[in-house]
Amino acid sequence: RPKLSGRELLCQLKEKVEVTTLTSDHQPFPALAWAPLLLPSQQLTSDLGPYKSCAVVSSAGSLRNSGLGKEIDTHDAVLRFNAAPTSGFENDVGSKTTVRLINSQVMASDDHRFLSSSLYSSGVLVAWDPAPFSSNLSQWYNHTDYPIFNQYQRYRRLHPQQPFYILHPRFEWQLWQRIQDNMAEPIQKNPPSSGLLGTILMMSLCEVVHVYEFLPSRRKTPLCHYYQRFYDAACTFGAYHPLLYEKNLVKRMNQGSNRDIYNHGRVTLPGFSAMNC
Ligand code: NCC
Repeated sequence: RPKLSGRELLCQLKEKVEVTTLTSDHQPFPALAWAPLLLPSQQLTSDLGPYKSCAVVSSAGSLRNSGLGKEIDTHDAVLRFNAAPTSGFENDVGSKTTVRLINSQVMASDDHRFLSSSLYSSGVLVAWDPAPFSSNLSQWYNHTDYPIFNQYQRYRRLHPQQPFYILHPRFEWQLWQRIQDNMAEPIQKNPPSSGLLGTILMMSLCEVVHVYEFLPSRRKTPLCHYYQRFYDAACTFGAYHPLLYEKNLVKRMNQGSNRDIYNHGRVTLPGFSAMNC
């Protein structure tokens, strides 16, 4: 199989990956008492944006001392992940949060105090759970990895005004398939990391997307997160997630310079609306 160019990869993503969120009319939700009240009636992509310029801020330790905060905040929309804070780290990561993408583990673990912490109260929330590869929504609903639907209901009742979406597992696996089809060897059958899911999500909302420290800069470090004293190289290179393959793909699609990666940890990707395929 011939290796696709960056442009071809981008067009494949645009054509084959649908950024879908759950709506109250998806089966099995119409028949469940809570779902029509609490699930959105529309897709995230029809409620939000379009934006001109967007930032995706990875949680990598290499953001520390980056001084990228000002630049990040100039974007029209900023996406952050899981429990990554801005407070106390503004100089390096900025202070604007438009979307926060969280995995179901964060929603369920006691440490994160998801239901009560103010960390999650700004911007639009988007959650996801690693669904089995070939399951339909009903099968997954009854066997989620973490109790995403219980926590979703509780959060929505406590914070009814905050927009909150759940990614359709089909999106996870369509994206996984793009990674696999463009790699020579078989990759682990686990969904892509929040980092890649969030990047593609923003490509569907923005004309241009800048991703920070997903491809590590010269500040590359075994420090896992910019906000925690915890060291593990697996945070940058992956264990459960096919993170190294994700990064390889993003490197191929980058339209910015290698200098920008090295100096600023910055990748530039076109939004789907700005691509001619
Ligand atoms: O660490 P995590 O990821 O929250 O980071 C968000 C995204 O930033 C990119 N990243 C992070 C650190 C680093 N050194 N390099 C990076 O490139 C990755 O793209 C990552 O996805 C996740 O993907 O949801 C993940 O979540 C954590 C954890 O659940 C949450 O942080 C809550 O504590 C997972 N860690 C563990 O389960 C121990 C991580 O594997 C994936």
